[in-house]
Amino acid sequence: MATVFSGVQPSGDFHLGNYLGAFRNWVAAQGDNEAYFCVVDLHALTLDIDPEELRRRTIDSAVILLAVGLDPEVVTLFVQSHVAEHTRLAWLLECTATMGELSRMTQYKEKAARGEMVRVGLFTYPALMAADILLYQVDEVPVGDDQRQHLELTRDVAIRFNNRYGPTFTVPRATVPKLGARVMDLQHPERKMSKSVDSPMGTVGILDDPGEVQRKVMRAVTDAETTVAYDPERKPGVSNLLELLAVATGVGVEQAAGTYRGYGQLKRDVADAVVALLSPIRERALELGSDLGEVERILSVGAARAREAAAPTYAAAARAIGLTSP
Ligand code: AQP
Repeated sequence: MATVFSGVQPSGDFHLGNYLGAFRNWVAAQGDNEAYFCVVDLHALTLDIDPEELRRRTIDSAVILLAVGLDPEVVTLFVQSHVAEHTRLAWLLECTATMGELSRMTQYKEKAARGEMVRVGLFTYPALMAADILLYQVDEVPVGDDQRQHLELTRDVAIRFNNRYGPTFTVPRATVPKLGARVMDLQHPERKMSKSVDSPMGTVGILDDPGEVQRKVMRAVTDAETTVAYDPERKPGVSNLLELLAVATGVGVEQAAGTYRGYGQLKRDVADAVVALLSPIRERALELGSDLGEVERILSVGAARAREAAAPTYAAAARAIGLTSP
């Protein structure tokens, strides 16, 4: 049995990329493994977010994670800030990571380039993410492609800590799906679908109603050619649509490409497949949203379980690095 951990920021509306790149694989991993899934609210503070909105989105995020199929009887579902060991370990790790390592993180560079005021937390965020993972002695971290680099840093930090202070952390590995690991924006297929980029027609929300999904997919940017082919470099828009179809229906991308003579039918089929994928999640989320007390109870049980698992690792790391106990 492997130990699995992953997290999501409650920084905006979840989208198809979050679902295909991450959540779907979290659900697949939950049965056979010891699994921890976390709403990483502290990470959302790295960009400006209204306090009320953050509170609301944190609970809404848990609603979506339950709606996609995480079973709180089987997994530990919790909110990052409810387990103090995350920030405590993050400091120890910040003191072992280097400026050079953090400066190389492309997510930091991209997000920093978008904002006027760059918060220190945006820079040190990968050390907190390393703490999130290392606290649970994790073997596998199911993530989308954009998180690979952060996972490499987590591994480097863990290996360095173990070498310098003695064996303390399991060194985790990223598990990235073959298809759906980088769902692209429907209007700007050269960049990934993202919740912190304002692209309403390019981003399919998990909770979009079927009409919205249809509209967005039908207006997706393709290219001036007419041939349906899978070639992400040369035909990013069409390739993105083919990948969505493949991942939603289980048909291979090449096989799907061979089926179509024009973009219109491809778009119609992608829209139908995505609607079929998201509709049950939307319905379940609406049901769960009517009993937020139950969602809060689930998060509270999850936090207690997570604390129990995290405390011994933090204590071991603190002891190893030379801190005394109270
Ligand atoms: N476009 C994507 N395709 C596939 N996977 C994706 N993920 C995010 N975007 C895509 C995966 O979703 C998980 C949760 O990510 P996150 O929300 O914590 O942060 P992120 O990776 O930075 O995603 P966003 O949507 O771009 O959020 P913001 O804009 O808030 O930073 C991760 O496993 C991620 O790989």
